Amino acid sequence: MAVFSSMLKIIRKGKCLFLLLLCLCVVAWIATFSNDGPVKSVQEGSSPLDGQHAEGFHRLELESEMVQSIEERVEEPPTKESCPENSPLLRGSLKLTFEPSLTLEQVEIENAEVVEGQYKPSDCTARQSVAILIPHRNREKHLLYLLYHLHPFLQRQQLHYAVYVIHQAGDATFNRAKLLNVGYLEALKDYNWDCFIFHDVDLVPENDHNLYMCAKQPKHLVVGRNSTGYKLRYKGYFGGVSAMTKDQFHKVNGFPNSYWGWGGEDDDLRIRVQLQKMAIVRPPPEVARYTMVFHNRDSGNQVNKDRMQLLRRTHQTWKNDGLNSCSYKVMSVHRAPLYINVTVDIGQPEQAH
Ligand code: UD2
Ligand code: MN
Repeated sequence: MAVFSSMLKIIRKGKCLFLLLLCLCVVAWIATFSNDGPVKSVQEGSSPLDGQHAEGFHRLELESEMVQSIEERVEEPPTKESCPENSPLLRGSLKLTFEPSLTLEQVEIENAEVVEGQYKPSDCTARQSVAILIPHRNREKHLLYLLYHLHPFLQRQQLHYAVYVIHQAGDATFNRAKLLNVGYLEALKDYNWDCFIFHDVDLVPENDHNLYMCAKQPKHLVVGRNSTGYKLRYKGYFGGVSAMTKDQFHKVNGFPNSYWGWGGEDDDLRIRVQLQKMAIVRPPPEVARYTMVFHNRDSGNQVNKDRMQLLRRTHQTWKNDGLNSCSYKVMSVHRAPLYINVTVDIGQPEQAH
């Protein structure tokens, strides 16, 4: 009996404990709800839809942030400011050297920022993109001296540029003008250059204020050179180094293709420019100065005896003899560190009938 009564006591106490626990749960539950109170009151003002809307809005915000960050990755980096009109890097008159021991490796090391013949300033956007076209055959040493001086010269001018060497294959008579047409057509396959500089391999500029940029009119950059006492050879002289925009050169149908051997092709280009009512501009004589590396007349580039006769007919021939009739075969395009070498078969002079 005593055992039975003590068990009843325990059960009653258990009930009390159960009730006590139940009460505690209720209190805890109320406390929880009362903590949510302020949040609830804010949410009460907005409908459940609004709640979803807010959540949706947040999601949209996140999504648009993601899209933006992806776009940022895909987009070009923000465009750099245009390079100043007057480059702060220019030095003016330069002391040129022509070391017999100079090597291509040395020039490459000194111009490590040039990649496959091309360079762009890193801190600003160049004002013009310029293709330098050099007609070439058997003038390796001249090319080396020119590259040595020209690369730093062009970099100081803060240009985006590429150097193309148009190498005539074979031993047919040399044709400077046709090679320059080929250079123009081939360079445009790489990039939409603004400006083309037609550049003899043996002429080294003496002053970096002589800007390798195009002007509103075709530009002649060689007023004087060492071998002619730095005097303009004659009024309409347009040889050596000249600069024309893509449109100017296209307008005159480029150079003639029919001048084989030495002479006349530069005068033909001047006549083409004049026929299009364009003028030729030149930098001041104290700036447009060149040193021509000494050379004799090359074999395979004998004087063109027909040049005077051809020049008399330019006004009739220019439309059909030029860029639109320039046929050639590219043998190879080699992208060397400091220049793009285009070796081309341009055929040979047509036999007179
Ligand atoms: C003058 C002109 C040149 C051109 C030439 C007549 C100047 C400063 N230059 O140069 O622009 O009108 O007369 O055609 O007035 N070349 C070779 N390998 C050769 C032959 C020529 O690479 O075998 C190239 C080379 O780029 C050279 C250019 O053609 O600089 C002109 O030939 P040049 O230097 O023999 O003629 P030059 O000095 O009388
Ligand atoms: Mn020369």
